[in-house]
Amino acid sequence: MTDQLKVLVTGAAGQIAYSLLYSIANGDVFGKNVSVSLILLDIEMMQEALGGVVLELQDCALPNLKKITATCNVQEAFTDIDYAVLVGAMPRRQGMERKDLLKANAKIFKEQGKALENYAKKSVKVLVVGNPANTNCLIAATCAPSISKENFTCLTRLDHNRAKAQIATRLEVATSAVRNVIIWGNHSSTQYPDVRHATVSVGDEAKPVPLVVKDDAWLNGDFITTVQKRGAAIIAARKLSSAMSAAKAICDHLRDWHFGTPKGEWTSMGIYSNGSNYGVPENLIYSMPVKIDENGYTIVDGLEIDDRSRVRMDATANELLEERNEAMKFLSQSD
Ligand SMILES: NC(=O)c1ccc[n+]([C@@H]2O[C@H](COP(=O)([O-])OP(=O)(O)OC[C@H]3O[C@@H](n4cnc5c(N)ncnc54)[C@H](O)[C@@H]3O)[C@@H](O)[C@H]2O)c1
Ligand SMILES: *[C@@H]1O[C@H](CO)[C@@H](O)[C@H](O)[C@H]1NC(C)=O
Ligand SMILES: *[C@@H]1O[C@H](CO)[C@@H](O)[C@H](O)[C@H]1NC(C)=O
Ligand SMILES: CC(=O)N[C@H]1CO[C@H](CO)[C@@H](O)[C@@H]1O
Repeated sequence: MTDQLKVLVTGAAGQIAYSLLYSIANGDVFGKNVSVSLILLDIEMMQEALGGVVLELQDCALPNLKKITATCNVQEAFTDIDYAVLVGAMPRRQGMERKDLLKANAKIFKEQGKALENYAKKSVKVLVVGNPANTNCLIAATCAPSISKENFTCLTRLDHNRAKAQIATRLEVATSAVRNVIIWGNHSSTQYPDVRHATVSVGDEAKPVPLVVKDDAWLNGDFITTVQKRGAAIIAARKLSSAMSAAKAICDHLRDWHFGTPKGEWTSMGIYSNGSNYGVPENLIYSMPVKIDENGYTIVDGLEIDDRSRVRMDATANELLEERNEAMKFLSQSD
């Protein structure tokens, strides 16, 4: 084992982390030839519970897991890291206004952005999961100006996987037969799950999903709303938000970012928009289709966008613009 990675997971005493840490430590994400040092950050109040997570990780006796550090100290957590998986965020409490929630999260991600700037490796790759994920990611990127904006992403892979699974279920095929769905925009109910460019393998051939599904009313209706509202459906049923599927999506996102996407396939990630792609405004973290190789990701170019798609893509962009403008006000205020 020659390679070593330092991986920070925040919100490490929470329910997503509980499903996530095993896979990272077991080599399912960065490979069996890499040893991983895990840094687990959570708030002071959660340190006892976090200690229990550490005991369990030790008891897994994983050969790839080199070291575990549990802390509530931000500087310690962010020092020299290769990957930052920012899961911890302020949850919405009963009666809390959206604006107050945004303010509390702006504070957390401002602090963590500065810590990335000051203590992390300049090559650090950042994945923001804690909601509002797109805007939290933009805040962190803004507060870490010396790190490339490309190295900040937010999680929309869960939405991507949901879209893929809905199509596969409908067609009664394996999820691996469905390729190149796209999630555009915010990780919220305004996201646009787009299958106009997706394909499904039928024998040796990859056929366009709309031609095989042959039900545009479903594709433009229930399919989209099912994916958009899936998170809420899980909360309604479980009384807790998605954790197992979120952790799996985090692993998919990190693995593809580290090793690249399979040939001929793309995935969806919330990435920094510089204003030159698909009419998405500049300075937003917006989910788009990307292909990844050893040089990082490139946005999949030149896909045809029809009028119906345009309306949906603009609506989710407008939601993000509004949220960004509100969040930026909090950034300029001193704490
Ligand atoms: N982008 C996505 O697809 C997606 C999917 C599911 C959940 N989420 C979001 O992920 C987040 C975590 O979900 P969960 O179910 O694990 O929640 P959880 O409440 O079980 O765990 C969150 C943990 O974060 C910790 N935390 C809070 N503030 C922190 C800070 N400043 N630094 C470090 N740790 C901090 C909390 O103490 C808690 O232990 C939520 O914001 C949730 O909305 C995003
Ligand atoms: C964008 O999505 C996040 C995550 O679901 C959500 O918390 C936020 O409210 C959305 N933004 C707006 C302005 O609705
Ligand atoms: C924006 O990013 C694209 C790649 O996605 C690049 O080709 C282009 O030059 C960039 N534009 C600006 C203004 O930086
Ligand atoms: C998208 C991506 O991974 N971008 C870059 C992140 O930082 C390292 C080091 O600067 C680059 O090698 C990556 O290409």
